Amino acid sequence: NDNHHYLTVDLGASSGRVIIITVGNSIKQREVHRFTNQPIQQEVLLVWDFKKIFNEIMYGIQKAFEIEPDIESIGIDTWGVDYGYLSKEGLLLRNPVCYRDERTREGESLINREISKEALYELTGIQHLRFNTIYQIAYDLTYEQALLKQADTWLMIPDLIAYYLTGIKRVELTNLSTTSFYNPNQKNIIDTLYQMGFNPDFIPKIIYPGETYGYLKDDLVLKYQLKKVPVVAVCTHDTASAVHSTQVNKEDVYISSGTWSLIGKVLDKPLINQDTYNASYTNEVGYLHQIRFLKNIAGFWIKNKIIEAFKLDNIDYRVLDEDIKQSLYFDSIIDLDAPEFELGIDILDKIKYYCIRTNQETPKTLSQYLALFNYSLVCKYKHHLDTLEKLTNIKTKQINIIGGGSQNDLINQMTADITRLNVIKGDKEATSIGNALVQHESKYTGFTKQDLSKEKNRIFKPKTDLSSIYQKYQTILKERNK
Ligand code: LFR
Repeated sequence: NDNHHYLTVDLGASSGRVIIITVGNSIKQREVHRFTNQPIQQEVLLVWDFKKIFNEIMYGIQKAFEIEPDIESIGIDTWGVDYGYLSKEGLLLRNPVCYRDERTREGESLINREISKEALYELTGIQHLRFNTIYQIAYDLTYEQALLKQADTWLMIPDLIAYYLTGIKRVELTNLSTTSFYNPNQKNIIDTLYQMGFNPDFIPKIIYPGETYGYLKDDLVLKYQLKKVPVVAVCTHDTASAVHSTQVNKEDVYISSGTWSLIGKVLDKPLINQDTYNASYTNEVGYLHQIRFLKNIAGFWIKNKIIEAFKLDNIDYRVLDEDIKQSLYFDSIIDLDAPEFELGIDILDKIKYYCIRTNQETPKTLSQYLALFNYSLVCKYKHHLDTLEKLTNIKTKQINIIGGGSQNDLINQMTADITRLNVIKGDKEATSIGNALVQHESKYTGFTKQDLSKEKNRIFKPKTDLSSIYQKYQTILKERNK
């Protein structure tokens, strides 16, 4: 039998999915369970509801074995940077805090004594985002000593889930590389973390994508009627999994589009210098230590916050998409990464205010807001495409868009229009596919991704000229940064 079945758990910062992916001559997907995942306010902190997450995952795993008893293994991936602490007895000491929590606003100043922003970048090659793990840990070291006293182990979210499934504590490489305390050149954790006062014994052994954490624990197998299969460490960082799902050639740029839009290239080795520091580009580690050189853009998170703010009961997305097309005459533009949009609070007023400050027309209808979102997003794409070419000195031939956001054909077309490049639409569940492929590749050889992308992908060719929009965007940014 040439068909191999893998169970993938893909947890995003808006929703989670459990999908059976079958790898044979082609790739088949069977979605088993989908659930929402939102951070919750717990006392003063914005946290992830770990119990709910774990229960949803177990529900999905149980259902998956009912549908497909021949599942060979399980892989877990989630967003990056967040983590939890376990007690000696293996209890989760507190719900993992969400990276959007504001406690890290002063994070940078907390580690300033130890290391400058620039020196940290030189070591890790990670773009400065205020919520990077190192700043979260700096906060813990300053304000959470009581918690740390009880702690025995530090694990990132996918590793926490793997621990509760197998009883094995490991920290997976690709996700570890998002923390801003992993050195991708020397391939180790930087001493700065320990100089800050973090206990080195908290961090378990690194596990590499393709290795196995262990087998499902007996009590779970019994309770949920499962088969005792291994839990494989895939690229547990979702973006690493998503990018691993496609063939990304040297001249390609990928955009992994979901809560965030990650735009970048795959490189053989880290690219860390003064220019990449100034542009704040990141070097995350992928399968077989390939480097994802990329930039985070606040993506569909903002679109979702806009839609939420309109408080509509039922949204017919096809009608909405038509309305947005009709509203494209409305071309006010914002910088999606401006700090005021990060928490999604009062998003409509903040966008209006941004437009007033930059002498642009303010949006009124939902469709106008979303037209503004579309233009703002593709202007960012164009900006980073140019930046990527400058930084890597490689001309781009085409753009691969993958992930949930890749299903938006209007944005795909606008991306082609503004960049004057062909845009290839990939799979909505690219992350789960990449997750399954590492499970597969860790055991079997001979599968080529090239065949995969040809059969279903669609090409968007540049049509309408959007260069005047891009010029306007550049002027607006200049004005705003004055
Ligand atoms: C995407 C993602 C990004 C990471 C952000 C926060 O889901 O994992 O790669 O920068 O979420 O973890």
